[in-house]
Formats: sequence, structure tokens, C-alpha cells
Amino acid sequence: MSKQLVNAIADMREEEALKVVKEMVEGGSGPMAILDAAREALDLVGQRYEEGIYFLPELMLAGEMMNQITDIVKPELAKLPEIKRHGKVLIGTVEGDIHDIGKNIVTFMLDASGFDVLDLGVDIPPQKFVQAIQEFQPQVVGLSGFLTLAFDAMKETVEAIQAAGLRDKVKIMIGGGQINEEVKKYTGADAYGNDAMAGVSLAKKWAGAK
Ligand code: B12
Repeated sequence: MSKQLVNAIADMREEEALKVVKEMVEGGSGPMAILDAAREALDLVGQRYEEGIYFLPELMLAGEMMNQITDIVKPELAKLPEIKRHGKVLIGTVEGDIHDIGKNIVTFMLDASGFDVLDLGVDIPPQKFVQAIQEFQPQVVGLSGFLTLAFDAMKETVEAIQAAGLRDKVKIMIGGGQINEEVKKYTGADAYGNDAMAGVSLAKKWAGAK
């Protein structure tokens, strides 16, 4: 069934995709299996966009489908065991980038895992992160970005946090489609995460949660 979901999303069959998601939820497929399949499909959409088979409207429809799927799956994620308040995480998509589907999943998973999360939204300038750190006083800052352009914005954000004298007060994690160890080094972040659960593990480690 997850293969059917991957194909339905990748081939832009919105109605079928949502129907399959609902059937998977009813059939007891875990929320993570559904989100993994959806992500695999979005990778295919991305490839087809790169190859010139798809254009911006398809990217937009894929994003819309993903948001609807996340809405269906959210109540299921909330049923996962947990809930003990661990600490505070500030998160946002960096300046120049408006991709937020992945960030929203990370935010939701952090919240469901017991963190107080302040989500600043998308296209957030470095100074806005700095101001929010001063006011919200998180232990962890999460920077999300999908564009290669976002690497510079992440670097500038880490530098602005440093310049404000706040670098040793927070741990910084980054994530998004193309992030790897090299990008981590370039930006000056403390770690990167490939998926939402990696973000939760990092935040737990840094906030001293068991
Ligand atoms: C949907 C989509 C869009 C939607 C976004 C809708 C939205 N609300 O987010 C729209 C249509 C708006 C869009 C716009 C554009 N897009 Co776009 N988009 C995509 C697409 C198809 C899927 C992205 C996605 O949501 N994936 C699913 C989520 C769940 O995955 P994820 O983000 O990776 O999230 C997980 C992890 O990364 C991680 N994570 C995410 N954030 C964080 C943060 C932390 C701290 C941690 C620890 C972990 C973490 O956890 C998440 C959950 O497990 C990708 C292709 C692809 N390969 O995926 C292209 C893609 C990212 N887009 C691309 C491009 C080029 C654009 C545009 C420039 C197109 C244009 N010509 O206008 C614009 C950019 C506008 C801007 N300034 O940002 C390129 C980027 C190329 C590059 N190297 O920079 C891609 C790769 C497509 C391609 N192959 O060319 N896009």
C-alpha cells in the first residue's frame, strides 16, 4: 500500500493519495510509515522537476498534498507514547527559503516528544532568530532549509547568534533536504539531522532528557 501511495503522490493523483492515506491510517499503518512514503514520493517529484518533466505547479500540488497528508497523520503522531516536558526549542526556516513541510513535521514531533517549541515560520532573517533566542531562551535552535541558497543563510544565522554573544547558550541543529556533514561544518552548526526523529534525538541529548 505504501508503494501505491508513493506512486499516487508522484503521479499527482491527489484524490487517490488522500484515500490511500486514510486507508493506511484505518488499517493501522504507523504515521511514520505514511510520512516516509510521502517523502519518498516528494523526492521523485523533485527529480522529475529537475529533469524538466514537472514544473512549479506540480511542486506546489505536491506541497499541498503533503500538507493535507500531514494533517491526517498528525492525530496519529500525537498517540505515540511520551509526554514529559524536556526543554525549549526554537525553530524556523532560514532567510530566502519558504520550504516548511519538513520543518512542520520536526516541530510537531518535538512537541509530541515533550518540548516547548517556538516556530518562527519561514524566510526568517538572522536577527529575528537572535531576538527570539533572547526572549524565548531555548536550549536548542533548529534551522531548516531546502535550497542550497539556505546554506549561506544558515551560516549567517549562526554568525549572528555568535555576534550577539549567545552561541554558548544554545546548541544549533540544522536540517532539510540536502544537508550533510560538510554543510554542517560550513554553517558552524553543532549537528545536522536527516529527519524529524534525528531532530528529536539531538534535542533530547542536548536538553539532558532521558
Ligand atoms: C514541495 C516543494 C516545494 C513547495 C514547498 C511548499 C512548502 N510549504 O514547503 C513550493 C512549491 C513552494 C516550492 C518552491 C520552490 N522550490 Co521546492 N521543492 C519541493 C519538494 C518537491 C519537496 C520538499 C519537501 O517538502 N519534502 C518533504 C519533507 C518532509 O522533507 P524534508 O523537508 O527533507 O524534511 C525532513 C528532513 O529534511 C528533516 N528536516 C527538515 N528541516 C529540519 C530542521 C532540523 C533542525 C532537523 C534536525 C531536521 C529537519 O526532517 C523532515 C521530516 O522528516 C522538493 C524536492 C525534494 N527532493 O524533496 C523541491 C525543491 C526543494 N525545490 C526546489 C526549488 C528550486 C524551488 C523553487 C526555487 C522553485 C522556483 N523556481 O520558484 C521555489 C523556492 C522558493 C523559496 N524561496 O524557497 C529545489 C531546490 C534545489 C536547490 N538545490 O536549491 C528542489 C530540491 C526540487 C529540485 N529537485 O530541483 N518547493
